[in-house]
Amino acid sequence: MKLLMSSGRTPEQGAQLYYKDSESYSRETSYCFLNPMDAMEIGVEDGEHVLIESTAGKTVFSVRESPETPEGVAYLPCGPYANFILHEFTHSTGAPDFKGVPVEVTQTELPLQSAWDLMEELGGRRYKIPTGTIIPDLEQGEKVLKNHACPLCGCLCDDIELHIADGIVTDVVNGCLLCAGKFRSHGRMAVPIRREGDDWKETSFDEAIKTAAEMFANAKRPLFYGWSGTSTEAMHIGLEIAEEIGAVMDNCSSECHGPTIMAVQEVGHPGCTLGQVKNRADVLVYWGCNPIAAHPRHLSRYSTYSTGAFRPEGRADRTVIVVDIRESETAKLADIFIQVKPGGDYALFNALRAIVRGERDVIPDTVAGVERSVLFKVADILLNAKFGAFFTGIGLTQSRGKYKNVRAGIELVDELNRHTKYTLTPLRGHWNVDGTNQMFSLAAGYPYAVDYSRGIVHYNPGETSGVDILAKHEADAVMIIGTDLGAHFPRETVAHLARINTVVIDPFISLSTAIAKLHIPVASVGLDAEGTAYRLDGVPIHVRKAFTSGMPSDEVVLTRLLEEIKKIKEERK
Ligand SMILES: Nc1nc2c(c(=O)[nH]1)N[C@H]1C(S)=C(S)[C@@H](COP(=O)(O)OP(=O)(O)OC[C@H]3O[C@@H](n4cnc5c(=O)[nH]c(N)nc54)[C@H](O)[C@@H]3O)O[C@H]1N2
Ligand SMILES: Nc1nc2c(c(=O)[nH]1)N[C@H]1C(S)=C(S)[C@@H](COP(=O)(O)OP(=O)(O)OC[C@H]3O[C@@H](n4cnc5c(=O)[nH]c(N)nc54)[C@H](O)[C@@H]3O)O[C@H]1N2
Ligand code: SF4
Ligand SMILES: [Mo]
Repeated sequence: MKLLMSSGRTPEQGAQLYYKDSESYSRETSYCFLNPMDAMEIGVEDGEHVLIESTAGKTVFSVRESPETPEGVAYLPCGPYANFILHEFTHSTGAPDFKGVPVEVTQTELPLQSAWDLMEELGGRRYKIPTGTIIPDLEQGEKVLKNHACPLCGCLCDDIELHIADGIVTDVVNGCLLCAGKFRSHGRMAVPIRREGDDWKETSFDEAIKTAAEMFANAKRPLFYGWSGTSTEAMHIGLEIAEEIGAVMDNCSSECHGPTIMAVQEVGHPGCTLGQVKNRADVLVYWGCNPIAAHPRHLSRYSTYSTGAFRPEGRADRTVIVVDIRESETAKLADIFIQVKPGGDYALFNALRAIVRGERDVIPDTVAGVERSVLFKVADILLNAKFGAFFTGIGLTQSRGKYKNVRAGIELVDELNRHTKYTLTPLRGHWNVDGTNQMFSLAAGYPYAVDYSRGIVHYNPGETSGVDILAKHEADAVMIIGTDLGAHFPRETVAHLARINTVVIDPFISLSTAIAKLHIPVASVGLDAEGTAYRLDGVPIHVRKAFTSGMPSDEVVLTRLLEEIKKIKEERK
C-alpha cells in the first residue's frame, strides 16, 4: 500500500536517547504507527511486521495500530530505522524531508533488525563498552544539588534536584522522563577507541588527539558537525579550528530549525522570552510541534498550565490551539485541534491571514483539509486575544514548504499584530542549539552552515550544510560532536560517514560510534563538565557540573586538537 512516511518524537523514544546500544532503544524506534483502517488493508495487526520501502531503501518495522494517525500516513519515531529509508535531498534548505516521503508498505514475515545491525549494513561496526568500565576519578560522597539545569531539550529547565552518590545520579526530582533518562544513563565511555579493520582497539587520549589532528590537517574538505549537545565555550574553540584548516562548521539547526532561521532572515521575528508567555499569554498556538513528547515540561513550566502575573488561574485563563497532521499527545490537551493535511500549512497560514485581513469571502469550503467554519472560529479566537503566543515546530521546517511555511506563519503573526499583541517562538530542540546560532553568529557572522574553505566565511544552506556536503560525498574527514548522525542522518550520508575519516567526540556510546574510525570520550556538560547554554528563547543559562571526574571536557580535547593541528601546519612550512 502506498503511504506517506512522516517521522517525529515520541516520549518513549526520547527517554531512550541515552541508551542507544540497548534493545529498548531499537524497539522504541522501530515502530510504525498506522491507522487501523490502513493496517487492515495491508493485512497486519499490532505487533506484526511491515516492510517499508522508499526510493532510498527498505527495512522492517513493527506495527502499532493508532487511531491518532490519519489514514494515508505511516508515522515513524525519529531514529535509525526511519533514516534507513530516508533520502538525503534537502531541496537547497539543508533539512531533509524527515516529514513527508512516499513509501510502499507491505506485510512481511522478516524479522526486525537491531539499530547496530542497521549501522553494520551501512559499513559500521558495533562496539560494546567493556563490563566494569568506570569513569576515572569520580567524585566520592553523597550530595543533593538543587536548581540544576537539565541538558536535554530546549526548555533547559534549571530547577532540577539531583541526588548523587559517588558520582552516580541516584534520583532526579522535578525532571521529566527525558531528563531522568540522561542523568541516569550508564552508557558513558572512559577510554578512546579506534577502528582497526573489523576490530576496535583502545588507545590513549594523546594518541587519539594526534590521530584526529592528522586526519583533519590532511583532509581536503573537513566538516565539523553537531555542537548543540555541548557548551557554547566548546563551539568557540571548534570555530577556531575550523578557521585554521578551512573546514565547514555546521550545527544541528541545519536539519532542524535552520529553515526557521531562513524565514526569520527574510521577514524578521516577533519573539519574546518564555517569562512573557507565562505571565501574559491567553491564547497559545502549538503549530507543527508536540511539546508533550519533545519538550515535556514546556506546558507546565512556561505556558499552558503555568500560572503567571496576569494569568492567575493558569490553564483556565488560556485557550490552547494545536495544529498537527495527527492527534498528537499535545493535541489531546487542546481546546481546538486543527488536523491539517501533511504539507498543508502554507495554505492554512495564508487562509487565516486572509480572514484576519477581513477577506472571508475568498476562503474556499476547505483549506488543507480544514473546514472554513473552523477557520473562522479560530481567527475570531486569535483576534480576541490580549496576548497570543505561537510556538512552531519541525512539523513546519521538515515538511514540504519548509522555510516558506515558517515565513507564512510569521506573516500571520505580523497581521495579527495589527490588532493585538502576538509573538512567535520556535520550539528549538536541543538544550544548546540556540547557543550554536548565538556563538556561530558572534564568531563567524552566520548562524550555521559556515564554510571557511575560501579563507573568508561563506554561508549557503543547501550547499554548505552538513547533510548536503555528505550527500554530495564532498567531506573526507568529519568531526561528530554533541550529535549522533548514525541515529539521525539520512541513510546515504551515514554510509558515506562510514567510508571516510569520521571522529566522534561524545561522552556516551552512540550509533555514530559504529560508523567512526575514532571515538574520543569526554566529560558531559551538566554531569562532570560545565558551560554556557542558551534556552529556546535565547536566555543564557550556566549549566553547572553535578560532580567532578578525571574525564577531559570538550574544551580540553578541542584545545589540544587545535595545538596539534597548529604543530602539524608549522612542521609543514
Ligand atoms: N522525546 C524527544 N524529545 C525531543 C527530541 C527527541 O529526539 N525525542 N529531540 C529534540 C529535538 S532535536 C527537536 S528539534 C525537538 C522537536 O520537537 P517537535 O518540533 O515537537 O518535533 P516532532 O515530533 O519531530 O514534530 C512535531 C509534530 O509535527 C507534526 N507534523 C508532521 N508533518 C507535519 C505537517 O506537514 N504539518 C504540521 N502542522 N505538523 C506536522 C508531527 O505529527 C509531530 O507531532 O524535540 C526535542 N525533544
Ligand atoms: N527520521 C528523522 N530523523 C531526524 C529527525 C526527525 O524528525 N525524523 N529530526 C532531526 C533533528 S531536528 C535533529 S536535531 C536530530 C537529532 O539530533 P542529535 O543531535 O543526533 O540528537 P541526540 O541523539 O540526542 O544526540 C546528542 C549527542 O550529544 C551527546 N552529548 C551529550 N552531552 C554531551 C557533551 O557534553 N559533549 C559532547 N561532545 N556530546 C554530548 C550525546 O551523547 C548524543 O550522542 O535528528 C534529526 N533526524
Ligand atoms: S522539559 Fe526538557 S529541559 Fe525540562 S526537564 Fe524535560 S528534557 Fe529537561
Ligand atoms: Mo532538532
